[in-house]
Amino acid sequence: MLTLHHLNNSRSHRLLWLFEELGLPYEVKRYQRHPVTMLAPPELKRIHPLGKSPVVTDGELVLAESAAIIEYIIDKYGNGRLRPIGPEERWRYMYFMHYAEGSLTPPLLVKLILDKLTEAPTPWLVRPVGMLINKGVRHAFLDAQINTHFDFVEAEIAKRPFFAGDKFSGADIQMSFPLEAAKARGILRSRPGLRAYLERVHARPAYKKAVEVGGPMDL
Ligand SMILES: N[C@@H](CCC(=O)N[C@@H](CS)C(=O)NCC(=O)O)C(=O)O
Repeated sequence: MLTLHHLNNSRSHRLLWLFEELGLPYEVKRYQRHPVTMLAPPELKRIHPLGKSPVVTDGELVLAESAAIIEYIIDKYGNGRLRPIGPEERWRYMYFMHYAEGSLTPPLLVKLILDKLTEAPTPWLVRPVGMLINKGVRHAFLDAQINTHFDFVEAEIAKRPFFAGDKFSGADIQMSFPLEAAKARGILRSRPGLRAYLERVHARPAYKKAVEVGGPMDL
């Protein structure tokens, strides 16, 4: 039996969505983020030493890292679904599967951390310093990086309905998390193609079921 160790409001939504797309049976063990630090509870470290979500167990096997888990599930249970076979589509599938966490998410994470420096619980005396660092790094580096990435992704999705090609695939599930995080931070305001893409994938019954089971994504 597949078990998803599900942290609320997290990348483990990807796996719920994948299981629903493939119609697989699974069970869910739930974990709650700390309300202030947003960190996962220590119990998750008993399942995998990093204590990050998602973690999936398949019998004795413990799987971590969302792209690797998606690939494992599609390999073992996909029966040819959700992974294209044409050479160009397959390459784009592989590219976006790696790009989502390898290149697109890190600048968003830096932005999130910098923004936190300017909010409680950072002590009020330190916050002005946080604001200066935030402003300096964003001006010198971060905003340009984020814009370059999201202009690229907007241009890619203008060429075809899904990231790999004409058909929905595991790469779309992997790309959803940074796109949703970007939308929540106003980064998609000037990117109508990505907004329309998110509406398209969010209309899928499997996505809706994943939200029903795992709770809404409130990034
Ligand atoms: N690259 C990893 C990232 C895993 C990760 O950082 N997960 C976050 C949830 S979205 C987490 O567990 N955060 C809580 C913590 O770090 O304690 C993946 O794609 O699985």
